[in-house]
Amino acid sequence: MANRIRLVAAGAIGFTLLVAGVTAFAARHSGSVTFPDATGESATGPDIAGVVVANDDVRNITFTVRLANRPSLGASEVLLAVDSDNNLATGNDKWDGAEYAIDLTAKDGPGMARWTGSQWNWSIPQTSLVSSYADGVAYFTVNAAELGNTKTFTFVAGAGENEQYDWAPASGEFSYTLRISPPLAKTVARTPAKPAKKKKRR
Ligand SMILES: [Ca+2]
Ligand SMILES: [Ca+2]
Repeated sequence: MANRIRLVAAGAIGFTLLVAGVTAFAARHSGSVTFPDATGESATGPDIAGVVVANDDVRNITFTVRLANRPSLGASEVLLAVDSDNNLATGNDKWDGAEYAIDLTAKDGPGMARWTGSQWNWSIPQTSLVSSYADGVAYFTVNAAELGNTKTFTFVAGAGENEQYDWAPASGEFSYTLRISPPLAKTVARTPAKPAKKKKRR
């Protein structure tokens, strides 16, 4: 618990502001944070270079996991362990308090599991998970409603093949808080199609 790491890169903040500044994006994509990972941890195993997490206003959460050395997924697995209640003391204690696991392999496609207290249940009902892999990037989209209605969560991303796993971050967890309201009110107010709200923002 004492080692919990909350990592928000300076570059990530710049990216968030950039996205928020684009009017078309501001209404739909409310939050986005980049979490970098070192490369070169393993000479042969899949190597995570970074993860981007974003959410839209209907709470679809997108994880984009970039691998440095896997143009195609091949026999590798990409994995997310999500501590949806932001509490390391609940969930799987060997997986950083995760309540949910999400994975993707070329063989089996995307999968999602919930920790029952003693094991992972990979047969939970869910309808929102979409995942794909292209050009070295794994995409996962899942709605917060199917991650315990999470508002703030921590997570660990993994990529492995033949028991060689790269975990990001190397220790601790990444943390993400959903942002629902567009942060730049002035940009929205200038949109001609939308009647101006009288509420003053000062
Ligand atoms: Ca790495
Ligand atoms: Ca937990």
